[in-house]
Amino acid sequence: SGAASLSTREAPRWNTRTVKDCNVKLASLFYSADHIILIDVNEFRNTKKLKAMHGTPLWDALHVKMPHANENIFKTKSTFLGNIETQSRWSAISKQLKKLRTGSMTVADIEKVIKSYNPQYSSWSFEGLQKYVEKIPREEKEIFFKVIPKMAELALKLTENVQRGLPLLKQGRSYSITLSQIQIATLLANAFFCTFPHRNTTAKNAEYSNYPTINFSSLFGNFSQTTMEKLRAIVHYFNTVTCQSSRPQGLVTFERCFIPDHQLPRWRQRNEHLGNVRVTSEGTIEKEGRGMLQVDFACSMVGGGVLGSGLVQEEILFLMNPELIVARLFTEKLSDNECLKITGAQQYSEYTGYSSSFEWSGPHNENLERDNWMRLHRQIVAIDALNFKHPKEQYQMKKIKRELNKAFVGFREEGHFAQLPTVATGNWGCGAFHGDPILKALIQMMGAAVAERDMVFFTFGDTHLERRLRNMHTLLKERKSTVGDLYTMLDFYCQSSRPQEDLYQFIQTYMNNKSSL
Ligand code: AR6
Repeated sequence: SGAASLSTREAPRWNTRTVKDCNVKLASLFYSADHIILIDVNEFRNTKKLKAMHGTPLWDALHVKMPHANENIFKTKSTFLGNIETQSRWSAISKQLKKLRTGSMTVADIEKVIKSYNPQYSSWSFEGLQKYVEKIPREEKEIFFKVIPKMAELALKLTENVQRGLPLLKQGRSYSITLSQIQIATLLANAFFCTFPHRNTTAKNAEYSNYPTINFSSLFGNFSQTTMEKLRAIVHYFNTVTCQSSRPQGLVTFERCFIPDHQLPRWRQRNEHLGNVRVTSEGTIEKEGRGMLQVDFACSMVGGGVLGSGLVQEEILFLMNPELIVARLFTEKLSDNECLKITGAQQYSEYTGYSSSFEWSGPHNENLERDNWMRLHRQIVAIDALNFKHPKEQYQMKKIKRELNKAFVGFREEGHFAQLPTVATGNWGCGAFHGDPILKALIQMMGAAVAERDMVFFTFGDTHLERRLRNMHTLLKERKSTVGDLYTMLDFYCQSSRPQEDLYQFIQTYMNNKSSL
């Protein structure tokens, strides 16, 4: 039977389930301590209009410090008496952004505006933005200079569009934020013009050192082909959202999920069998996995290098669906038992290539339907794998348990659905983070089994891996292995692991020895 298990098998036939298939009619939208909603809920219930909830921004440790908060001030020294005087930073920002609302301008004008209210950052370079403008096709250049005034206008609408305090999604708690796509666009326009206070430094003890960066200054400096392609995607997004006919009209929910240690599965004792898993070398998570729970191979600082130099799965996802970028504004670094789920983000762009060959290839026409909270039927979950500088580190039960818990946090779902949508995933943690694809696939299968979900696994063109994973899954199903058995097997592997024996081979031998006992 060992030989039989090595033969290539057909992908099993079963139907995948999408978020839409599984959706139950949601209770009407309501505000609670665990669900902060930035639009006026009564207005939404009665008229379906997306109006900002009344309020004033809060300036404290639990909320995003907003550019338009009264407390956002410059300290200026009056030279005459040496007194410290203060000036509202938002009024300076408004005054400057208004300058960009006029037709003709250059990149140098944009630079001057941004630097005027970021006086400590006079060294920021805008060379990359300048080169981008020089190198893009003429039509895109025209669009760029047409859209900048509209973005400035949108950024200025912050006082109207985002009124109440925007909470920080801090570690160690499960809670959500729902906001409209226009509110997100308004926040992102501010990020583009680098108006968020206290967010320009990533120094260790800085106030926001445990948060991703949000101001876009890091995209404007060094020019490279990849930053140019990133800017094309971002500019296309702003062009779409500022155009009356394509203004997005819905809501997006960002949910931080946290499971305390004592509620995590006791892996060795779990007796679930593996669920359905379809392994395929064709297609991608975002396209063929469309509508399912789509895994973002994340960085603990969500979005990873999207505003910098990275350009792999997560960054591409964030560029195609730029509303995801706003998560960086309020999502504290993910800790081991946490994930971020995003429901309703829109896809605006298409791409070709990957990493250094990545190219923005044009608009995407979104045709997903919406749920009754007006969110698109797209659910994405950000889970960050461990980054193994030395691949051998991953064969330790402590690390394996961490990854199992992380996958489980990402796949587990409470309420909301009649049945759970299929997970669309693949080589999570196996690119930039150097994981072993066989081990990581097995970990995800175990996590999905305990979370009671099926899975489609995209090997991203790797037919060798496709064959191995199909065989492995079929073998483990045939042997009726439970999650607990597999955990014990991995423990055994880690203890006996010899570099010459790969995990795939080990599993075959282990299973065959076990059955002959
Ligand atoms: N669909 C299916 N599979 C894919 C796709 C796709 N769209 N794109 C890539 N793959 P990687 P990691 C496969 O390196 O190792 C980022 O900077 C492909 O085989 O993005 O978890 C984050 O911000 C690829 O090699 O994920 C983190 O900092 C593999 O998935 C860090 O990278 C892994 O993709 C995460 O690195």
